[in-house]
Amino acid sequence: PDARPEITTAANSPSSAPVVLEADRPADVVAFVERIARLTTPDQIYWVDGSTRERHALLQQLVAAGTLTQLNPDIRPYSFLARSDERDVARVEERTFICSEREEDAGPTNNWMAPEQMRAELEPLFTGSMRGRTLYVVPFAMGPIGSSMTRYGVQLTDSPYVVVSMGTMTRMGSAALAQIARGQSWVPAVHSVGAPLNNGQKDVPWPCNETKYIAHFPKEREIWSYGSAYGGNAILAKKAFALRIASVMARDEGWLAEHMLLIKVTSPAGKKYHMAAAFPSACGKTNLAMLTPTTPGWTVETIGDDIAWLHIGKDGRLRAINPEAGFFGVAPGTGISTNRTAVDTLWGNTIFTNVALREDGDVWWEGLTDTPPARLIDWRGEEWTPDSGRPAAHPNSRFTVAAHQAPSIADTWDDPEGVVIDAIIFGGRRRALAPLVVEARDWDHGVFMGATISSEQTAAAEGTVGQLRRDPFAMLPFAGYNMADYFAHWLDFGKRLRRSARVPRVFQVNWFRKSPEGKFLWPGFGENGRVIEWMVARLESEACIDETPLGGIPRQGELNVAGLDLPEEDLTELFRMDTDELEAEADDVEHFFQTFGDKLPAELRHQLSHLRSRVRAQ
Ligand code: GTP
Ligand code: SPV
Ligand code: MN
Repeated sequence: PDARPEITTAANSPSSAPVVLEADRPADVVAFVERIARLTTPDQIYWVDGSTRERHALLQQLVAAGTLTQLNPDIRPYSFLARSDERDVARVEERTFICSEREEDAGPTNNWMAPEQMRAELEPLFTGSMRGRTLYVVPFAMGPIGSSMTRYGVQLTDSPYVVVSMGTMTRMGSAALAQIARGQSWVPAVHSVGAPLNNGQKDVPWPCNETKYIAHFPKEREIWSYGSAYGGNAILAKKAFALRIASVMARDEGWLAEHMLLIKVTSPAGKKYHMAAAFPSACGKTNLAMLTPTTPGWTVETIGDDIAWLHIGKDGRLRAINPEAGFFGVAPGTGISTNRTAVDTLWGNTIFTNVALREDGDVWWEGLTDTPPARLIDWRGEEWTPDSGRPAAHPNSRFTVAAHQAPSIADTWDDPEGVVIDAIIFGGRRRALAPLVVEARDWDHGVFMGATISSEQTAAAEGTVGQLRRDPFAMLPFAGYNMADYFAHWLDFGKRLRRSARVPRVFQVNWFRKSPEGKFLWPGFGENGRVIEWMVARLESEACIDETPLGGIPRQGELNVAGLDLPEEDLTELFRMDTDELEAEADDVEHFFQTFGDKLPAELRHQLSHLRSRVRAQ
């Protein structure tokens, strides 16, 4: 389609944002930009203001460069498709490093490199890496501008795709820069796709480099990323800052930076609760965040779908904000029957990456509709038919869209005080053992649950899809320091909460248990509201539990399955705990805990021996 795009609603570009005059740019940011420009030798330097007009110009430029294709504006207004290099489609955990002074501060679950060595390796790569390109200066805020929980950063990047993505995912531009100019501290982040251009050299649609580094310097609170333009590797505000660096800040300052969605739940009686849930990548956060309950009278509203920052408020209660401003969500599996809210969110103003293109200039991916279109252009740009025998969209294809576009967004989603958390949920993707839902006995047992979450690997990161691995707190790829110290921080946080006020309940869920034939036993999606409903009944002391070795499960008849086409034997299977399997699980947890040596908090060892004795008593 060659129709000209019109500007509809702006992504996140407050028209009232202050203008920061060149002379008023903070001197430390200017010095940073000059230092990096000397190293990377870009052709131009451009300071991003975050306006709609600027976004429009960048999008036009990306279309001209072939990075973006504009979708049919009559069907999908002001939306674009990006096809990445086929080797740059997911996070690269093997190339992600925590460069603490001491190796033990990175811990056994992170790749570590000494800071001086990392700097020595990066220096030649970044030397001249932006030649022929523009260096964009991207000031951003994580959290509502002016909130005491908000933290600031400045990303330098040579990727305009990253700039427009940052514009959706963060509060980007002059408003953030003005806060920095007023003295707010900020995290420097340097990003280059690692594809310098020689004089007259033609660019490719998706420049990147086979050599990749995603490096974090926790002491200096600094991020360096090289070689990739894919979301989690390149949109540095997100995983690199809001989780890895922020988790270090949180440890030092007494809060939590978590891979969690946030929802507001309203019961038929009009009572309101807030829940935070940590599931590993591509394990259902966006879907639970946009849940439409199937049971009458219940509503769920969205506050965040990927990252939450939690702190103890002045009232002593656990409060949380969503530091992001957009969703970078998994496309495959998102359809009318599974997540109607997401489909409605994506009506326009959306950048899709690595989905398939329809003949009518709209997008498609597996799961959007039950029947695929007869012909498509697949994510690699090749002709595709349903007989092609390969997915049309990449399994980790994504959409980037502003949070306020979700019809389910809560009016409190950007409350600078955050929302009070009543329950914390941990979950994973496990075909066996982990029950549909189980409640922790107390905070410390909940920490044990979080610490031992195990999940089948997904396409969100390079690696073997389906392989079961421990992904504690869904933070395995995102903790910026030693995971054992992180466990200790959670235990300590519980002590502080107990001293002040009510401690949230902790639950564990698993939507992904399968029958021997490989079928999901639980219908999932909207029906997950039934599990939320039971959790609320627990919060209101209106439901009972049966004790099991793993914690409390709903007493027979208390989980509302009315109207569900769920055979009794499937319901039983969803909660079945086999003694041999539990023993094997305990052995595996012990093995996992051993990797932390003496650093493992004693409380977690106690929790494991409690588990063992309960399994023996079963
Ligand atoms: P990240 O953005 O990678 O952190 O992922 P996420 O946790 O937000 O995952 P998301 O909600 O995007 O879900 C990932 C995949 O799991 C999608 O293909 C969903 O369709 C699927 N999924 C989500 N919820 C359920 C569920 O309740 N049951 C089943 N069977 N699949 C689900
Ligand atoms: C994840 O992988 O957990 C994501 C996508 O949410 S990314 O931003 O790439 O990390
Ligand atoms: Mn995520």
